[in-house]
This record gives sequence, C-alpha cells and structure tokens, in this order.
Amino acid sequence: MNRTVRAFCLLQLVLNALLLWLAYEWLALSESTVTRLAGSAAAALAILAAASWLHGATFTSFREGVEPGAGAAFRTTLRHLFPLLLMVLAAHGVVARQKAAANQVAIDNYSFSPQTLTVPVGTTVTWINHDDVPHTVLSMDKKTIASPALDTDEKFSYTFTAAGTNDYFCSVHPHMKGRIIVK
Ligand SMILES: [Cu+2]
Repeated sequence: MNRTVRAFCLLQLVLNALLLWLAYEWLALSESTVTRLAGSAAAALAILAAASWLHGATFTSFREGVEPGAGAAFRTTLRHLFPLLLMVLAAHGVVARQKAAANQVAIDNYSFSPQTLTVPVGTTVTWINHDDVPHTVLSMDKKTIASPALDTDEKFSYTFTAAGTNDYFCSVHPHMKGRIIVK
C-alpha cells in the first residue's frame, strides 16, 4: 500500500464514520410531527446514498480488475448492504437502549432508583413502577410533577425544561423520596 492509497483509505474511513455519526445525531426514532418525520426520512435517504457511494468506492478502489466508477461502487454496496444495515441497526439499538436506561427511574421495593439522577435540560425522565403496589411521583409543591397512581409496570414521563434541583416523593408512601438534578 503506497502513501497515496493509505491516505485515501483513511479519508474514506473518516468520511464514512462522519456520515454515520451525522445520521445518528439527526435521526430521532420518535418524531413528533409529520413534517419532522418527512425531513428525517429525506435526510436518512441522502445520508444512506452518500454512505453507500463512499463504501462502494472504498472497496472498488482497492480491488483489481474492477473499473472504479459510480456504477461499480453502487453494485459493491448493494452486495454489502444487508450486513451493513444489520450492523448499523444493532449499534443503534445498543445506543438507544443505553440512552433510554440513562433517563429512567425504576420504582423497586418502595424506593426510587437511582435516588438522584442528573440530566441535561430538555431531558424526558421516565419512571416505571416494578412493585406490585401503586406509587406516585409528586414534586414537593405537589403540582409541577404530578403523576397519577402508577400500577405495576406503568410508566410516567416528565420533561425537565429548566435547570435546577427537583425533589419529589410518593404521595402514597411519603418516605419514598427522589431527586432529579437538571443541568
Ligand atoms: Cu409509593
């Protein structure tokens, strides 16, 4: 591998990684409006096409006897598309699950877990009741955050739009306390 080829190879890798990162940052799984969903779909298509071309170009550049060109690049991509998609979906699933778990408070055995959670402004926190008795999530002022009684496996979500410390408790069992710190 000479120096030019190595530099080209590195550039391809970096650009591919950049495209995948952009795709991940731009595409949300749960879009709230049809317009945003359509925008995301268009962005996804453009990113997929660009990534496909880069991927195919990388392979055809280094294969002997294949004429480098857009056609060969896309044909190579088509052959590689299925395992690639599986890899991207798997990576997305892992990251999405970690993100979701990071913003979740479990109610287990009459306590909130984690008891103190620190999240960035704009985060939606979800409480889920794993106990077989009902619990609630109620802020100290009893109105900012006010969930209904949560039965087993029921969830309640609240989006924190301002920085600050939010203490809450369960109105059924007032000794159950928790804190969400929003930064
Ligand atoms: Cu309770």
